[in-house]
Amino acid sequence: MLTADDKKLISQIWTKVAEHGKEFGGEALERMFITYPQTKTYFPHFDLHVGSEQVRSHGEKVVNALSNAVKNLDNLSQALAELSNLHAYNLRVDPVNFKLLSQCFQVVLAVHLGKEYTPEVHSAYDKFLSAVASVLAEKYR
Ligand code: HNI
Repeated sequence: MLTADDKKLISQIWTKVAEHGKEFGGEALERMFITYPQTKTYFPHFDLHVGSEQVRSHGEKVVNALSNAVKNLDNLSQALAELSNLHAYNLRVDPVNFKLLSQCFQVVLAVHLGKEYTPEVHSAYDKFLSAVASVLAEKYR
């Protein structure tokens, strides 16, 4: 459950993330593919080399989807409904992978935000990304 303070921190910090969609999103995916190579099986049609423009563009799409989630923190299920359908019915991504990407995304935030990624911000983002992951996985039930 996101508290009012969590929501404030998530929105404030997101302004620094949204403008770096390709860089931050691309790095999160790159970290996921390198650290958890089994995740590459969902992207057989992608160029997965380090620095791949295709991965950077996909990272930007992921960040844009998260921007939409940040704007709708009180209404995540509805805001992410279409993506939830896509991941469950079309892409059939095993939900364990959402946790892996969330974890990599948090590493990217820590690396790039440095001191601004305080324990409170970390906690707020951990909750936010878990909430996004549960919405993306809710159609599997
Ligand atoms: Ni995901 C496509 C957002 C986690 C595999 N994914 C998308 C798109 C968005 C998106 C946005 C583009 C939709 C479109 O084109 O209409 N994905 C997200 C978000 C998360 C996430 C917000 C979690 C925070 N996706 C994952 C994970 C995997 C994954 C963990 C697998 C390991 N996603 C895919 C694949 C595609 C995809 C595969 C299709 C890519 C393509 O272009 O062919």
